[in-house]
Amino acid sequence: MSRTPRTGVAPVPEQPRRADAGPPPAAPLAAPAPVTPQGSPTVTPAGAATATPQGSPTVTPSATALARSAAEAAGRLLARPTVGLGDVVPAPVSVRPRPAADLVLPADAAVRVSADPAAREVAEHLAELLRPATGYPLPVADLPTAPGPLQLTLGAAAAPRPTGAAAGDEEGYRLDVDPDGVRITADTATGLFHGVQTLRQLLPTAVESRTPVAERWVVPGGTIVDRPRFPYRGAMLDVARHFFGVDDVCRVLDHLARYKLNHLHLHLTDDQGWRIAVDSWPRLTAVGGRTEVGGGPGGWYTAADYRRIVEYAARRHITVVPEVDLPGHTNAALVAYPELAPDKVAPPPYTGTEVGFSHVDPADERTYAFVADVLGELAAATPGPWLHIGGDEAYKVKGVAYTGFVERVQRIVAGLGRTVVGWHQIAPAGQVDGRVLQWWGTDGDDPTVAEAVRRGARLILSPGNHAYLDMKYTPDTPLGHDWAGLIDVHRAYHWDPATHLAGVPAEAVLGLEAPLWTESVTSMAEIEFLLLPRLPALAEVAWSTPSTRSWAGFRDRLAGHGPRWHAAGIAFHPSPEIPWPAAPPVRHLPRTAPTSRPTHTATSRHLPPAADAPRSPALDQPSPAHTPAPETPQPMPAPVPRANDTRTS
Ligand code: NGO
Repeated sequence: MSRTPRTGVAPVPEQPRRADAGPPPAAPLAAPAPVTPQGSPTVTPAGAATATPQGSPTVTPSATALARSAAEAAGRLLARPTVGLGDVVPAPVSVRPRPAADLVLPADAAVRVSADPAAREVAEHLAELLRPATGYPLPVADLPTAPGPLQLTLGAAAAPRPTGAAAGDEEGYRLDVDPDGVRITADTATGLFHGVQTLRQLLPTAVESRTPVAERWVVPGGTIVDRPRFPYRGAMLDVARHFFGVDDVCRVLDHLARYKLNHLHLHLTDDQGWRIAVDSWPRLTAVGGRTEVGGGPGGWYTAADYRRIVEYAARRHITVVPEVDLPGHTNAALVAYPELAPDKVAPPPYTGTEVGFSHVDPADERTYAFVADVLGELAAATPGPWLHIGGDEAYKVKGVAYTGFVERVQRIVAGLGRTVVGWHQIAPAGQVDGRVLQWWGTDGDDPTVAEAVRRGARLILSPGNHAYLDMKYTPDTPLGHDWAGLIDVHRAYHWDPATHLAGVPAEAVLGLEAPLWTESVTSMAEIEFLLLPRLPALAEVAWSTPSTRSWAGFRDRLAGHGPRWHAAGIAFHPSPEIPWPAAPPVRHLPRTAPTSRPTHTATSRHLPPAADAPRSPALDQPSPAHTPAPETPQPMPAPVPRANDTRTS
């Protein structure tokens, strides 16, 4: 069986434009030469003054200067947005376009921000997102009294609440665009951050380029007021079945941030490998970290690695939820420390994909010392409130042995001042304050879980047949599972966490999480292929109110993201359910340094990097080593011919 996701290539014409969009970009912007007035010195892209063969001086401006000149030339033309104000994923609460109030971002724009360290970080993030493609300097400065073209304001008064606003206010924002500028206002830096993600989607597709592009940076005029429906919006990455390094995790965090997801759950331990260093039990990684599914080398995060992930996440307003799966899924730990095994004998390392055969000894006090040490170290390294204790598929630990074990571990977590999360199999165990069950069933009727909710448990929903990102899209998807069914984009989109489980009131639902298990996933390209385009579908289910979302609207809004992912070098599944436009031609301004083929530092072992894409380990982290882009972008994956989609909800 071929394991190569469909990333076929085909030449594509220019992107179809929105009916309300302005004229096509002016052809003279396609190359640097036209920015040089006739009769002035020759302009070359090399970056320094040289002499021509004729002896005349040659001025070689930087890419930034070229971008600025190009933008100024463009600004003289009638500029209209290529994106509508409502073309945002996830769908905002309220969108009021003002077509006469479009903004053209000036080349000398500064980002003005409230004098607050967290808000300032968001402003720096915005500037870092926009600098590569615009080539504009975009300095960040404190807010003056005079308005500027990019303004981030913190403060309750600045963000009037829509009627009935309740949950999610602290993540909400308001975005106003008029010819003088874009103003994002929010109660918190997190709200500002989400507003920045919206602004990013309102700029032309070329904003995703990692090198300067000749483009008119037009933002559609009007006002968006927005806030999330659910407070917990997450994804999970299984780094135990196959290990993924820090750069890969950061890249996944970038995808989450783009769609306003705010939790990344890391499945850190399983039969096939232990991925987090624990000082007090060093063999967990030294021995248990060296294996993975299929016999590959495995790997693990040092304390410094984990800190990098947590900090990278925090800068994107994402909370890391670490999971140590107990009492089952523990073969790697037992190989490292046979004393934890029921028979005190080390099992052989496991690199297959079966489940349910391993467990730590629930009758041995040493097991609880182990759990306390591991969770204690993890809690100390994790700023977020959650500790996930697994609890799934411990088939050989039955009845009170199982519930007794879970209850002791729940108490350990509570003693560490953290909130326990566990797969819904922990439901029969006694309640501890605030405990959260992660439901991954498939039939929507689970009396044991409903009963646990009556006793005070809260829920994160990860229905296997809607939210599991490791399920295949279609029968011929070249990787993934199908035990919970096939999950195409419509299926990922078409459900409601608030009403999904019988006997569970909406107030008990914290939100949803989309798990990506990696038994069959071995590279970043494969992760992205399974993540996109389903992750934005699930993000919209989690963020948007039911009245603002519809399948037809979502398909149309999502379609424009294909060219964005393509421009950013992100692999995705070109699902025939979505009316993808062709990739727009991106006119890169000349480089100042020679292009080298990017080094793929991800743990890709079976697939080449996605399509033609430039690979940057973390998409939004500017680093000269991480910003390669092809001079001539390759075509987008060919959209698969699509059937008429008449599904309306
Ligand atoms: C199940 C199982 C995992 C598998 C996954 C594959 C849960 C919570 N336990 O989900 O061990 O990897 O399915 O889809």
